[in-house]
Amino acid sequence: MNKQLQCGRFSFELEGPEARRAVVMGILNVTPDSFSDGGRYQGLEFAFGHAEDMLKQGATMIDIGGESTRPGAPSVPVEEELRRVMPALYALKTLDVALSVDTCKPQVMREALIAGADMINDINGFRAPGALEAVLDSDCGLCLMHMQATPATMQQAPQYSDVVAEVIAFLRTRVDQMTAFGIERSRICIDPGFGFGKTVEHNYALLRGLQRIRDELYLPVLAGMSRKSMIGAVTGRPLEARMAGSVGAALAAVAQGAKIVRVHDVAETADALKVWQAATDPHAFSGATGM
Ligand code: 9MG
Repeated sequence: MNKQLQCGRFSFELEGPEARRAVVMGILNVTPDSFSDGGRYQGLEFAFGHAEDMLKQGATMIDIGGESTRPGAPSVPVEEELRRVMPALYALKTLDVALSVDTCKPQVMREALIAGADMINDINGFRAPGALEAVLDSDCGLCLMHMQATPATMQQAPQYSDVVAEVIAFLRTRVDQMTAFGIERSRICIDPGFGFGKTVEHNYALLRGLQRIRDELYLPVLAGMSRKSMIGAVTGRPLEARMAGSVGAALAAVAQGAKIVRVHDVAETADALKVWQAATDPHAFSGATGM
């Protein structure tokens, strides 16, 4: 594995004592119909305030998304996605936090990189024509995610004979294509794409297989399960009551070797990770801070 994951202005340690510290990536939806915030953060001031809160709560990365990726969500025209994402990206540049832009569109990638995005998070695995060209001449991080089918169709009938092996094979092929194109491996992190063309059983098989995915591809892993239906399926809870289950999933992912967890509930996840790290790593806890 490379020593660091390169993400624009930031780099994250993958070796040595710092490597055990997971990166909490806070989700900032700037869609009117956002996945679980009900569109509350569509205004720039709300977006900025929410980002500031997440930073204080322990986020070291913020993922800005202007197009809903939930199953069946319609695609947004590029101009509209730019109108949603770019003002937030420019505003958040003043904060000391790595900024990721969640997009599949090469034009949005280009504009985001001009504005100084530190990572591009592409649920489509940089497969759109022009996506690799858009990110090539940059040092931004790249989140390469697996998805079966498209957000419009992915949950209709997901099928695999061995989901972990098939996800690894897809990611390996894309990593090879990206590096053959000239992209540095040190910029890439991989993501099995929980909920993207997977049943609940597939999702939990992938969660149990995260360490294998990391070890076979030798790249840092990002895991995004926050509030997803795989949490609801196990807890029986609706979207707005999935925080504790999501924190449990984030801990399980980090225990399986994930480096980055993409979450809505930053404070709760960051606290849980601190306690888990103190409990598992004798060097993690350097002294009491309160009480
Ligand atoms: C945008 N988005 C929604 N869910 C995601 C996940 O699981 N991983 C990544 N990388 N992005 C996601």
